[in-house]
Parts: sequence; C-alpha cells; structure tokens
Amino acid sequence: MKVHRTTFKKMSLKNIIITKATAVLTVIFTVFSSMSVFAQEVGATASAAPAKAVDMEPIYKSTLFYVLLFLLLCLFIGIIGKALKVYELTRETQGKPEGINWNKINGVLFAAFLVVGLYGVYWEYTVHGNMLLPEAASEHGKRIDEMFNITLIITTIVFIVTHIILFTFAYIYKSTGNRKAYYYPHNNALERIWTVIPALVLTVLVLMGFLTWRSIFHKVQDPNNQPLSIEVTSSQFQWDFRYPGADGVIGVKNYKKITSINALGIDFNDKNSLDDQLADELVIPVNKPVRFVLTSKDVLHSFYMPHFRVQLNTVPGMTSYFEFTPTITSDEMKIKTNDPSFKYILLCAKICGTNHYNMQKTVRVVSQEEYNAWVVKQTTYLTNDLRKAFNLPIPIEPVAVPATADTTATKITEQTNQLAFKK
Ligand SMILES: [Cu+2]
Repeated sequence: MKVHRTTFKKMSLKNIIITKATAVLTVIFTVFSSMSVFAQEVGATASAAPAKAVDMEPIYKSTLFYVLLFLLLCLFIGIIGKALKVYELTRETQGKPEGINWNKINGVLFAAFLVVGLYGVYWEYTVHGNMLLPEAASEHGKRIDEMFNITLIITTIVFIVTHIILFTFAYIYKSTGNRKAYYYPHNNALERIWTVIPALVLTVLVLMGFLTWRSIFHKVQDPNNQPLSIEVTSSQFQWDFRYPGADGVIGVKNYKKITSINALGIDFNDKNSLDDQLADELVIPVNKPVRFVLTSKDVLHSFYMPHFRVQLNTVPGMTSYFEFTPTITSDEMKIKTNDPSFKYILLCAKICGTNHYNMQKTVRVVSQEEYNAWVVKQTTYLTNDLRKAFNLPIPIEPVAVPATADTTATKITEQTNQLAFKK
C-alpha cells in the first residue's frame, strides 16, 4: 500500500513538472510566434510605404527582457519558499515550536490587501474616471449614460461593502489556536435575504435596459421631422457613405451588380439610385433624426460612434438600422470639452482583420444650413461609365464630365491598390 502511494506521489510530481514546463514553453512559443507575425505585417506595411520602416529590434529585446524577468521572479519565489521550508524543518527536528506564525502573516496580508485594494479602486475611479467620454451628444445617449451610472453606483457600493466585510473577517477571525470555528451550516432567513435582494435589483436593471432598448429601436416617427437616411457600407478596411440625394430616398443595391466601376453594387435600374451621392466624410445636421442603413460587403464590422453612444454590427447579407438624433454640434463640443481639436469619430468595433485599426472616420455635426450647403457639393455616384453599363442616356454637360470621370479614376485606383495590398 505504501509503495503504491509513493509511486502515485512521484507520478504526480513528474506530471506537475511536465505541465509546468509545457506551460512555460507554450507561453514562450506564443509570444515569439505572435511577435514574428506582427513583424511580418509591419514588414509588409513598411514595403508598401518605404518611408515608414519599423525597427523590430527594440520590441524583441524588451519582450525577451520581460520574459526573463518573469522567469527570474518565479525562481526567486521558489528559492525563498525552499529556504523557509528548510528553516521550519530544522526547528521541527530540534523540537522547537514553529518559528513563523503563518496565520498571523496571512491575516495581516489580508488587511493590507484591503487597504491597498480600496486605494486602487479610488485611483482607478479618479485617474481613469477622468478619461471617460464627454457628455452624450445624442438624445438616446443620455438614457444610456443614466443606466450606466446607476449600474456603476449600485455595483460600486456592493463591491466596497462586501470586500470590507470579507477581508476584515479574514483578519479578525484568523486562527490563533484559542478559538474553535462555530459550526453554522444553514439559515433560511439569510438565504432568502441574499436571494431576494439581488433578484430585485437585477430585475430593475434588466427592465431599465429593456425599456431603453425599446425606446431606441422602436421609435415613433415624427411626421414633421422625418429622418435623414444615410447608407453605410463597411468592408475591409473602409467605410462608404451614400447620401440619398434630392429625392431623400436611397436606391436599391444588389451584390450581383458589383463590378470594378460599381464597388457598392448599386442598382441604377431603380430611379431612386440616380441622384444618390458619395461622401468621404460623415456630415449630419444637428437636432435632426438620422437613420443609418448599415450593411457589410465582406465580414462582420461594427458601426461605433462612441460620442453618440451608438454601436451596431454591420452584417454581410443583412441590413440593420440605427436611428438617433445628434444634439450637440462639433463646434459646441469643442467649447464644452475645452479642446479646439475635438472631433467626433466613427470606428469599427469588431476585430475584422489586419488593418481594422485603420477604420476611423471623422464625423461632423453641423447646423442645418451648413449641412445643406455641404450636401449639394457632394458628387453623385452615377458616372458616365455607369450610365453606359446600365444603358442610361448620357447627359451633355461639359463641366460635369471631367469631374465624374475623375471620381471613377480614383475609385479604380483605390481598388487596384487594395488588391495589391491584399497580395
Ligand atoms: Cu471593421
């Protein structure tokens, strides 16, 4: 029987050593492989734009430094543990009482952890709390912020109270050898209290979330203030914006119509498409509802405008909608945030591929007059080449021809560039 147990012990020790070695090797392998992938990508980008060559040596060096530092720390802790063990065993063989009161040390560590931890929470709330987004720049955003704040207040109170109780009890009631633990297996009243109170609080929070969600996604439209529709097409790695033109309606599109000159696959057999406009930046009028029609050409992307508290996935093969009303213009926000370079931004919030981080666009919220002046200057999507492709009559407009031809040229170069980049 004894022999059996020793073999079992040896086996498990061996297993532990093997597992630890495997774990360390896995970490090192992962770090180096991800670093080399990163290096390749940086190399690819660097070759695309030779001016920006990135020196990888400092990155390798610093990673190696931290890996070695970590291994050294493990070794150091191991040595201290062994030294203490030897000390304890020596005292035991000499018949002396235990030299180190571990219960006391653990109790003090618990108390210290409480103080340091609570200070950490305070630091986090003040230092990083200052980096929070400015006030919501949309109608529904205020409701989302309210909900966020209520949840944060409740969870903070619960967090602080429970942690004070937990660590104080661990300190006060540490084992001293004079006390015996009180056997207290069950109390129905306590069970009821700590089941009912969280259930009630969570029900209120979930209901609030549900009602807020409904108010955002099931809006009753005001006939006197109809929303402006803007179509957003996401692809790796860009956003394309289509404005509805004078008729206020965005035309139909169909992926089967995608060609080298019709990157979005717009169907010009639909009359509503004829006056649709392309825009390079997102400009929206203040205090007017904007209805974003969201689609994706390749993978999942996420339409994310943090200042308006807007985020929704764009999904290939389906259309999703997000309607909201911006309430603060870009200029007003510059004054409110005391930052003359303030810009609203649109980001992709899905890790959609290697150049995901490049999917950033500026959003401008302007007055209705400024918007009207801006929108008439935007080019129409329909070019003469597209007119030919869809058998539409080509108007004789000497001024418009070079401008439209130019847009087509840029579109095609853009696409060729992207193809070259993918290779
Ligand atoms: Cu994306």
